[in-house]
Amino acid sequence: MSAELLRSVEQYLSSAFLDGDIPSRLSEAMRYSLLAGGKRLRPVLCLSVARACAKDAADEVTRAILPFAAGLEMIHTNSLIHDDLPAMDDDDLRRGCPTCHKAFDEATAILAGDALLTDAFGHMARADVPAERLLEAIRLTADAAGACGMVGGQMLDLLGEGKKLSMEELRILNAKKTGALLFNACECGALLAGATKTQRDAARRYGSELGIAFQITDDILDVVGDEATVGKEVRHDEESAKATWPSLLGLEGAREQARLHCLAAEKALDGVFSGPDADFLRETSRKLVNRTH
Ligand code: GRG
Repeated sequence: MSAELLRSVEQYLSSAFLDGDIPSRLSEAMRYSLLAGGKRLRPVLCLSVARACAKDAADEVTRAILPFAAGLEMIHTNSLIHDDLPAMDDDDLRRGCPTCHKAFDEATAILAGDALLTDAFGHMARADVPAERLLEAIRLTADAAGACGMVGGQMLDLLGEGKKLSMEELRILNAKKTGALLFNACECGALLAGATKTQRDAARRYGSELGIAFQITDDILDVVGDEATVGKEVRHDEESAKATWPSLLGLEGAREQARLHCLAAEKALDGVFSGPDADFLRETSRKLVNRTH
């Protein structure tokens, strides 16, 4: 199921930023980071939730919502490019390749991120769904990415360096920095597909639990993963004295928390969603606990 969605997302992204009057160095940097790989989790979640909610044929739902889902991946890629900059986490490796500022230069990487973020909203606006739903989804996405969401989370992350945060503080930081966009992908999938209130609530619960579990496993990978498999530098959190789940709870404690949140994500779907797309959502949360990249 996800293989088919993944193909659709890859196809859409690979044809983006080829046409138009973009200075070639800028489109090269944007496409370099966008097409460097990545799990495409946010667009695939958005499409899977939409297909699980919709009454229309799955292929038709994919076609209609794909530009929106692809826009989410562009926003996410911007966050990775900017997160890797020397002024932020200062990383040399991302998605198994030199980071954008290493492959190009800092100014180009900043602009590539800016362009991906801005153009993402243009792509999202091209989704073929009723205007009222689309407008709400775009507003929710701006909130999830902006000051109250991902950008705010990144600020908390930088402010938290060298400090011992409480579990509640770490939960809030993660919900913003990582959780907001994952949650939003699920909620917007439901919204765009015209979900019932019950379906939308279930998608929100699923996205919220998955978002926490995802950051916990990201923190765990930084401790136990190897650079070649993870595709980015590891042991970085300790070096930067970051507040993380393993530093707060130990590795086993963090693993247990990830397991609990993944179980809660699966449970949120029970009695609401069935069929192949719901199975894929369940499988995603099950696989998350043991992910290696
Ligand atoms: C995009 C509006 C906007 C602002 C950027 C720099 C910044 C503000 C935010 C940083 C957010 C960030 C990098 C959070 C970490 C989230 C995370 C765990 C990323 C890794 O996601 P994966 O594993 O990556 O899905 P792939 O490469 O598979 O897509």
